[in-house]
Amino acid sequence: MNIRTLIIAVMGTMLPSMAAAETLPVIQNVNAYESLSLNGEWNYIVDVQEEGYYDYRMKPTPWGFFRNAKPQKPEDLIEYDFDKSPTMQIPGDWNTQDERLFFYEGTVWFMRKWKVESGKWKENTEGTQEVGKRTLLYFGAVNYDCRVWVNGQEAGHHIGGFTPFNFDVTDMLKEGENTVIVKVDNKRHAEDVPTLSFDWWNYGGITRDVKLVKVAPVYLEDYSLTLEKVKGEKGKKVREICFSAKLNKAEAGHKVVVFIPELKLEKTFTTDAEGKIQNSMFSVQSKKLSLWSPENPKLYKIHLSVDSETITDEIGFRTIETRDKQILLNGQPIFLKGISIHDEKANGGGRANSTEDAHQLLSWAKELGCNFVRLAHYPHNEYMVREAERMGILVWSEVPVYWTIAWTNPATFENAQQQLTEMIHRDHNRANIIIWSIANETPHSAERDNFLGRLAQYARSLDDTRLISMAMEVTGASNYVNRLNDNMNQYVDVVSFNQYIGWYRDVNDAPKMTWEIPYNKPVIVSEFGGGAKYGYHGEKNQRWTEEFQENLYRENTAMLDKIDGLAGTTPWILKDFRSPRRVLAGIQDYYNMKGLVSDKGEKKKAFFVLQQWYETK
Ligand code: GCB
Repeated sequence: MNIRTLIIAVMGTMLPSMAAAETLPVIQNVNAYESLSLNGEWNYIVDVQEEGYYDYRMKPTPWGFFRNAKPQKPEDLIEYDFDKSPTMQIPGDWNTQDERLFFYEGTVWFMRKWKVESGKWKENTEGTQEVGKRTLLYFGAVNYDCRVWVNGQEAGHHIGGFTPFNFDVTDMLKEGENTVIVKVDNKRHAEDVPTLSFDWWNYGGITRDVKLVKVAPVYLEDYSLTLEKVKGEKGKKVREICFSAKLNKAEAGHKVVVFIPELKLEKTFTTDAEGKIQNSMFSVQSKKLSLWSPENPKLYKIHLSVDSETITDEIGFRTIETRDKQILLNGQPIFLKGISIHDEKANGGGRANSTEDAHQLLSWAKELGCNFVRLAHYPHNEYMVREAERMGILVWSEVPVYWTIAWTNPATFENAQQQLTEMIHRDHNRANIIIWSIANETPHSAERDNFLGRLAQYARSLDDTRLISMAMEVTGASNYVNRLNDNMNQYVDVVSFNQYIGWYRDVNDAPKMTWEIPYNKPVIVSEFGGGAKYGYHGEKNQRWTEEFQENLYRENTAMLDKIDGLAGTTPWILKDFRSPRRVLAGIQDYYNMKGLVSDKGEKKKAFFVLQQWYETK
């Protein structure tokens, strides 16, 4: 199965989010629709013992706190009152908005009200709700476990902290005041994805946009436009574009029109009985088609209509494939000059969630000379991916299958699969995403191989137009021989591994190292690096100094140049980031200091070493 049939099977087989109301597959290109933002001030209540959800016998109570938002009896408001509770900015993590919640992991309740005026569907603007229109309540991401009620009715439940989801709440809305209540719980559990231990801050809350989205009764739940690969990219008179789509309803006979004004191209397709358009090809004159690349991040405006409703997207056309040890973009070999990034704002600002946040981080990457970023270790916010696409930066996108996952637990596998589905579904029309990564530094075992093997095959069944990889680990075959020996090799297109010579191992070993990578596939070194505190100076063998990190980058880049088939690197990491594992007072203070820039964006000496190395690539 490929991305075309995917749309399609994925949407058919998507795991339910255990909703009480109708849970829908997440809508493709949500920003194209008319919407009412519910971002802004939300009231919140910190609920350490989950009193609002369980009764004193620990039985879940069906209404949670809602009984207090809409009191039935006077005593309902004795203990809780959302209106009197403080507010915080949504989207946003709670850790950086309330000092008391900096280390908090647990449940926080959120409440927001909005008005629907008589006959109108949204506040402060004109426009009436057309008959039959549906309203979806959309969340860009909530970390980690979230339950949603609208006007006292349960809208749904979702787990996974970094991917979008939506519920159809049309029948729950009413004229006048409406209330949404969200219970968010970011407690860690061994069987979760990620699991108990990970090296980043467990920012809790409604961390991405919330909105009500108006859709027609029949709308494009998913679509994809992909450029077909051809042997020898040059000299072809026409190129084929493959279009697939899926409506929210399995109805035949709907007209779907794809209109690309700049290419003067308009094609009409008709849905089959499943409400799908499957793998329909159309040709474009090659010389008219400007391919997306880092040098030319060309996006075409695309209008997509179903019946009389039209939405717009911006889509780039390119191909990505491998040939032996090379990665080919549009048929040409490319070296991926990358950097790893966490989805965190500069200046201690917590979770990123805007084009400005993205632009800041990506501008530093550009200054380094990057054409590629590894968005570690979970799907980043959509602004990040879109801004990278506009800036001509290729992307590795990853799910948080990190370290010691509960490999034998079926629910854990389903959870990972669901997060992968939502990541691919949200972003599979982005030209800049070239790699789906299914895991990071996972310990070898038969159970892990079984889990990851299935996950890799699933990823490929969703999208066979991109490369699959994962960050592996090398093992020391002998003292100075690094061997990649991972059964997962058979499932990936690109072999990637993390190594920390110079940090978790002596930097003087670097010149002696040899590499055995017995696979005829491109190699990405997905992490290397070491910690330094900006402004702390000393000798090159003195840990935490900029000079130490600078030397480590010199030694590592020279060493990596000797790896046969090296097709790219994503050193660890662009910016210092918060992590509860990094407790060294006076140096780390809960920051992982391996950034090439400080949290404030100050460039450390190693920044310039990498910059110079990338100039040679
Ligand atoms: C790793 C992990 C990354 C950590 C990094 C470190 O191997 O993949 O998440 O932050 O090492 O700093 O130790």
